[in-house]
Amino acid sequence: MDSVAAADVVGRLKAVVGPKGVVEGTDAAPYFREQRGLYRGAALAVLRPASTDEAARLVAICAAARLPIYPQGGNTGLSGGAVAAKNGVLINLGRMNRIRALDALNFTVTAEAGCVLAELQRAAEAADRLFPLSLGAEGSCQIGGNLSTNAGGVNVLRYGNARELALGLEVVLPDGQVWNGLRGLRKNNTGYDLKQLFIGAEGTLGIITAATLKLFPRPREVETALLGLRRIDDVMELFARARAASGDQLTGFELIPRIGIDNVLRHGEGFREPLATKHPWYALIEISTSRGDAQLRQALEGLLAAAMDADLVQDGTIAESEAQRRELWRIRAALAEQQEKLGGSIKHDVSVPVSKVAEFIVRASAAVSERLPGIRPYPFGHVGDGNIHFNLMQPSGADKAVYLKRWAEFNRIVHDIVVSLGGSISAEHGIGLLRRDELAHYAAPLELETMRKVKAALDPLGIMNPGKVI
Ligand code: FAD
Ligand code: 2HG
Ligand code: ZN
Repeated sequence: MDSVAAADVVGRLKAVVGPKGVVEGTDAAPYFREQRGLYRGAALAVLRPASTDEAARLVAICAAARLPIYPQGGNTGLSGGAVAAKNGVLINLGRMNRIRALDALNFTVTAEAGCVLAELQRAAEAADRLFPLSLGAEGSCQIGGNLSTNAGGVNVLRYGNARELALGLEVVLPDGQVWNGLRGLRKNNTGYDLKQLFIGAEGTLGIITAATLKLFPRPREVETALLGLRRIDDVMELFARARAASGDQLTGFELIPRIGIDNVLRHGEGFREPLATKHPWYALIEISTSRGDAQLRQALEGLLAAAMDADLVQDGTIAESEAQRRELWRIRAALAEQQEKLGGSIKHDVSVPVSKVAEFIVRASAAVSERLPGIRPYPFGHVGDGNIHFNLMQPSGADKAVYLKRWAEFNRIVHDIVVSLGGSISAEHGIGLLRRDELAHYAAPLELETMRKVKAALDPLGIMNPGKVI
């Protein structure tokens, strides 16, 4: 499209959302920033519709003009999926942030896509319910983005990832039609489950404008412990015991490496050494129940005493108050936030069967250290569901830019091991731009071909988040 025609289309798009829905000049900068600092966005316009109707009208105009659309939520994604390009328009859902309905008896909430995750959690709590999706970016990521990336986070073990929490969706399709699939049903076997196509599609098949989500009883007892361990195998053995002993009550099981604690103590604000002695590995465990008389504290103490007798756990602390509990989780969150302080960091968001987590960490750490002596593996995360953030920090004092040029080389070493163990090269962050070539490398040809057929069927003009995922 020539620039005169593009200007005409953009003018019509701006008229749909009005001045409140147009972001211009320096105000647009945050929409073009990308979390990892790997990409820089651009766009003909940044548009913020206030309703599904406005979003649908925007998409219809773009479709008629064959203008690319780049959907965006809170822009906290870690794979470059929300990076826009100057050949199209960025549609940000942030103004569509209403909770449309909360049905406490049905244990469901219907929210617009731009609803910030923490707001959704608060709305559930106000109705004595729990919306369990929880992740470090919850103060700014949006439920539409969470569903589009099929976000995971710290409660997947008990409640599943975003996909498992969705009962229904409302979606603007790439031609501007609105599909209303906002059903609050746990059982519904009426043909293909269309919502599943859009969940985890990273904006390549349509724009999610609202969702009906599952709620749960609010936890009445929560117990949290941080434990120090010698070996990664011991961490996973502890996990097996904790899961067997507490069943569904185990809501979180997170891995923290010593390098992460050192980093947080050095660069974070107001942190203290969490245990009396230092340990190579730490496990952050949380158990919870909606019963008020479950005596979880005794259960956790019993579990830990047995693990210490078996010489699995060397030391540990159980949070005595909500403030202490928050402090333990603050360490976990700071692990991710502070990692850039160690210089260049090559990312891997992988999963393997839980039974292979220890083997993966040992093998992958050895392989990358052999390739680059002094490289600093920084493995952390949701090992209770097999998800390891296997990030690789540059050797101390190395040149950051030179190190980061080896991104693909280290991805290949790590991902080959992941795949040999039956794992996945993207556990929870998605493919976006960052892993598109890796997906093309590792996915079976039939898998890729089928994905392309789905894309072509729903978005034959190829205007919905082009260049992402496949
Ligand atoms: P965006 O970043 O805006 O977009 C992500 C993708 O979804 C893009 O492809 C975009 O085009 C598409 N998209 C967004 N909204 C829509 C919509 N309404 N319709 C269609 N497509 C849309 N992720 C985890 O899974 N687990 C974690 O534990 C976790 N922790 C994090 C901690 C920190 C500190 C940070 C910065 C990020 C973390 N993330 C985590 C990554 C990120 O928060 C999630 O991927 C989140 O789900 C993205 O939501 P968002 O609204 O920011 O989406
Ligand atoms: C987390 O679990 C996030 O903290 C971020 O998913 C992981 O930075 C990362 O690699
Ligand atoms: Zn994570």
